[in-house]
Parts: sequence; structure tokens; C-alpha cells
Amino acid sequence: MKALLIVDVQNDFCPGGTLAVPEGDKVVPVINNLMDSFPLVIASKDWHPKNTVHFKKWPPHCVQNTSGADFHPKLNASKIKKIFLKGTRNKDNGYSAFEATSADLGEFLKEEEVTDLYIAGLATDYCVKATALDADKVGFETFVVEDAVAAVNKKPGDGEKALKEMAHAGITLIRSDEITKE
Ligand code: VGL
Repeated sequence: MKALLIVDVQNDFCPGGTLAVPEGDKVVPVINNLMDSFPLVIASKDWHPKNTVHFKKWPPHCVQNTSGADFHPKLNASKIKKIFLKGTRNKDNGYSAFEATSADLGEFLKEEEVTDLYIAGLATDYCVKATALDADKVGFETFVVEDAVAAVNKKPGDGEKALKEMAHAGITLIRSDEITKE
């Protein structure tokens, strides 16, 4: 069974947000289209307390219960079965959705008999990468949907580098038009 995991498609990571990923919102229509090809769609949210150590490295973003932490308004959130909150504690960076504290993502996917995990969202060079590498490590057949992710690119080329690193780890890079409904 396959599932789609949407990573952090939140206002603060989109243009106008406090940690905007360039063209972060371009993933939204691609993801909305993709949802119909999956029997199970889940999502992660960055969900930080105000005083997290994470904000020593990054501008404050996705603070719990603020509009910056909401999903992008055009994301079709009604199709999302469960949301996994991460980075929820003061000492917790929570890059990977497998570090979510609201529920255990790995356990949930096993219970749902998911074998193939497709990952989309933000950002390629941080949370998407960390999540995909963890998924691969835990034993899921892991796919990253190349046209449904976007990078912070703190240094130019970081996104490309992250994709190469994921491919090297055995993760399959796939385009949304290569994914068929099953
Ligand atoms: C992310 C930088 C800082 C992400 C989160 O969601 O990829 N990037 N915090």
C-alpha cells in the first residue's frame, strides 16, 4: 500500500512567510493533483514553541497556533487523514517527520500497512531530506516527488545537492506525472 506524506506546506514556508522558500507555493497545485492517486494522504507540520533553540538557527517560523503555522490556504487539507506535529519542544529541531511528537509516524504507517512512502512538500534541503532519509532507514520504499518539492537554497545549489544525496541513499526521485492511480 502506498501513501503520500506532505511535509510542512505551511504559510511561513511560502512567499510572504517568515522563512519563505522561494516559490514554495508552486508545490501546492501539484500536491493537490497528486492526492487523488493515493489511498492514504498524511501531512507533517512544523509546530514550534516560541522559545525553541531552533530559532537560534532560523528566523521564528511556524509558531504553534499562529497563522504562519497553518497550511497554505490553497492546499486541499480535507484529504489529509492525519497530521504529525514536529519540533514541538524547546530543544527539538524536528526536521524529520519521523521525529513528530503528536503521534509516531513510523508506527502509524506500519499499522496502515504502508510499504511505499511518497514525499512532497517543503523544504527539499531540510525537512523533506531528513524525512526521506529516515523513511529509507526505517525500511519504507521511499520516493520523493521532484516537482512537488522546493528548496530553501541558503547556498545556491543546496536543493540539487539534497536530491543527489537522497538518490545516493537509494531513494527514488520521481515526477508527479509518472505516478499512476492504483
Ligand atoms: C525547515 C528550515 C527550518 C523545513 C524547517 O521545513 O524544511 N527548514 N525549519
